Amino acid sequence: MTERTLILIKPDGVARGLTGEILRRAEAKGYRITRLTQVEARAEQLAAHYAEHEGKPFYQPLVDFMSSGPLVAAVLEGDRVIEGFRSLAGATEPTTAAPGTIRGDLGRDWGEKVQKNLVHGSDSPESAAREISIWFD
Ligand code: YYY
Ligand code: MG
Repeated sequence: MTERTLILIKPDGVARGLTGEILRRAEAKGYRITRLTQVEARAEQLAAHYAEHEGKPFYQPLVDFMSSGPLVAAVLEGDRVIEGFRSLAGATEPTTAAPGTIRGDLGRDWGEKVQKNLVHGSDSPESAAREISIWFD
């Protein structure tokens, strides 16, 4: 089933020059990039995007990290792309994410409170629709 998902290349990915490598992996899998922009996240965008995590210990470090530099937002389209991009991204923690995944191959925890894990991908059709509207008009 053709779906759309919202991905973010987080500030660590942009700062490390991995935007092209991450988008290359998505395109090589066969997903189409239908929207693409670089943005400095506004506080209200991050509050909406991470509303489900408000109150958790990592919330404020996460929001601070996501505000620390430009990020790249994209919409990917393709067959089962929501699940497929999360599979490409790998598990949340870079140290234990499987080799072959974006986080497993390229990410590092860097010993900090927050996971600098390079990418975000929507986790359901409902999240995708909500998140696309946060980052794109
Ligand atoms: O969907 P995914 O990004 O893999 O993880 P979530 O559980 O939705 O958490 C969102 C975001 O929060 C995660 O990418 C890093 C950060 N985070 C963290 O820094 N420390 C945790 N223990 C859990 C999540
Ligand atoms: Mg998530």
